[in-house]
Amino acid sequence: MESFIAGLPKVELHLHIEGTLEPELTFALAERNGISLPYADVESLRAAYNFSDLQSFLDLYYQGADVLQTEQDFYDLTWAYLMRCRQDRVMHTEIFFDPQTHLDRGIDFATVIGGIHSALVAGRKTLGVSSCLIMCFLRHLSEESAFETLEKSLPFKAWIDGVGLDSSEVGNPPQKFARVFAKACELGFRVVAHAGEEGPASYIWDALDVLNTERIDHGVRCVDDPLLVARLVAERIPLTVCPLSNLKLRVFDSMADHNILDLLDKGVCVTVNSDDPAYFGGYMNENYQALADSLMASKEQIRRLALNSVEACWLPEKEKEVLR
Ligand code: ES4
Ligand code: ZN
Repeated sequence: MESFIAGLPKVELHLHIEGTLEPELTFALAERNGISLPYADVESLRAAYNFSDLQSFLDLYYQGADVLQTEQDFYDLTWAYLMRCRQDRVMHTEIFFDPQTHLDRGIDFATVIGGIHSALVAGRKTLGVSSCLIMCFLRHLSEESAFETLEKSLPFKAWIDGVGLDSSEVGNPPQKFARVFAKACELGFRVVAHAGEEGPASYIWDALDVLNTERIDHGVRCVDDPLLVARLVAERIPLTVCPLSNLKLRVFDSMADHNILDLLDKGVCVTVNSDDPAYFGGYMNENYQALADSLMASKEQIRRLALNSVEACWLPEKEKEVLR
């Protein structure tokens, strides 16, 4: 099974580039930028990755991003992830970035996206890994801040394929960003949103109907509403599910309780993704392997999951065909 998963051409659709910051790179960048960290070494930083829910993770994740200062830092971060893609036979990846995390620390939009974009271009050319870029709004911040971010992104619009919505879900429903997403749609951005990770199934309905999203990030709480599941099946609305993330953030008590294969067998277009792999203990192959180990996923199910990602990705049809 391990070699079957390793050899399978894969597509990743739910990956926060800031969540690929490994402790080793955190320390290297801290040193390069003259920043002192509140951890003695790599091991003690890694030991702090012990989360009880989404918020306890986000607190560390935003703190970790402080070491990202220069365009070269964003390049190195993105390049390290693309090397992992090649290692895991990820042929295409659709990457989230969180500009507000950096703008609020005084880092320019151009610095952030310049480094990420250059690495993506190099990844296409020298690693053969294709990519899309998705700008996420932080839902714990205001509508006004999201609008300002959208405005700042416009000079770089050609490098951004879509917008998304992430960060603390409960208490920050899709409705809060209805106007921002309407504007983004009008500008020609594609639209996704995190919904139904910790938040209720109603947030998934609202992401679809109020924000007009074409995919749902996570979405595992859809099972609380059979009518919603029926809609996801009927409309083939993809869910970008992140098994190891859900385990680490205690969305499920154990991997054996995960509902991804139930959803797959019901006909939902579920996909496998790594979310924030540096924090959750595994990249793509390890996420697939967890389903084989704990849910006894068959090769046939693994293959269907991988094909769902090809169906759900934003590549043109001709390029999708090569991945099937
Ligand atoms: C995230 Cl797992 C998750 N959920 C919501 N927002 C996020 N940002 C980074 N990872
Ligand atoms: Zn996520």
